Amino acid sequence: MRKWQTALGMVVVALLVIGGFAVRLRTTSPTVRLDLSQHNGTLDLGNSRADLEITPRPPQPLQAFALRLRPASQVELRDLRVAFTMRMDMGPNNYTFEADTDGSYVARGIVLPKCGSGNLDWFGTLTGVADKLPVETRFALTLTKPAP
Ligand SMILES: [Cu+2]
Repeated sequence: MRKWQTALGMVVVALLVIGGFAVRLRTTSPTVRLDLSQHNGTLDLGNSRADLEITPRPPQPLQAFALRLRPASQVELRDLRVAFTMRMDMGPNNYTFEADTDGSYVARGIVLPKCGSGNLDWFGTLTGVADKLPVETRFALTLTKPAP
């Protein structure tokens, strides 16, 4: 084999490896450690933590659900919002949390659209101000396909 053919072969292999990594990074973002698809979980909110609960379960496309945030310790929370996105641009899906009487915060009436591609994998980005410091944290949420 000629030298340039070997070099070309190596470039193709390198591109395939890089491409594979890029796809993995896109589908399994390393910043997302919390997955709320099957069960509730706890996330870091600056210097404190909070439980996140989804009701009712399982979350499905076009079916309203609520996302409740329960701080694990005393913390001053403001401007809590959650934005849902997926790989495809599905338009804005933004919700605001309200303080509830029991000390938790709740975003009610969340309705996520049904993606025409059949993709059910969403990401939630929760933002707010915790003890005067801006916080941002992400979680994964794979919706459950409705029964036919
Ligand atoms: Cu879509």
